[in-house]
Amino acid sequence: MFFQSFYTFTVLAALLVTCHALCRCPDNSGLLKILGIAGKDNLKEQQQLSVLPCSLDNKMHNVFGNVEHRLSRLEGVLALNGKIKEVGEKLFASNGKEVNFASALESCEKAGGTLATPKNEEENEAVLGFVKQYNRYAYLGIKESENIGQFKSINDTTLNYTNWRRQEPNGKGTEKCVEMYTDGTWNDKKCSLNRLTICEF
Ligand code: MMA
Ligand code: CA
Repeated sequence: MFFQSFYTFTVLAALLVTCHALCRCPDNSGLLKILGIAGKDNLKEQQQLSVLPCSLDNKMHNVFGNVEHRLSRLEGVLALNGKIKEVGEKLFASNGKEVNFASALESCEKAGGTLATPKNEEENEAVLGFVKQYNRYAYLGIKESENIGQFKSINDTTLNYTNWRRQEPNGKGTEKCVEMYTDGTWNDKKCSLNRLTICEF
């Protein structure tokens, strides 16, 4: 155990020492570039951040570049087929299934996301795209809080953007969930109905 740790430590130390001498990739074309650090004016900062020998650094650059390229092709295909919609850093997707609120949330979370919670008009339009595509109302990732009439996103943040239909929300504590209509407006609604599942990632 001791020898194993000692060995790991020695290798790491050797790599770092070598690195100190070798890591100055002349054109900063290595991993730093991919990580978006190379653009910095401060060359010293760049050199200190590099932890890999130059050849390995450039190899990693190629590997990451290739992964990035292949992922962006897949995203293009999925977007083309209407399977995903991207707004800024967010990605929306639907499995086309209509289930109650708890089940919809569960399937989003199982997939590593959460229920779609539009934070601005553009995101609302993206979610609406799925509502129209399936012609089904959808649950949003928003719930009424302990304070009746106050709605919060399910990760507990206050809502800075809302798109209530006229005279909504009107449930006064009896409609704890929120659905999106086919015109993109929102209605507070019971959580036990079957509504389209739209997730965000
Ligand atoms: C239904 C129900 C409510 C909604 C009203 C609007 C009658 O109740 O969907 O949530 O506010 O319709 O008329
Ligand atoms: Ca309502």
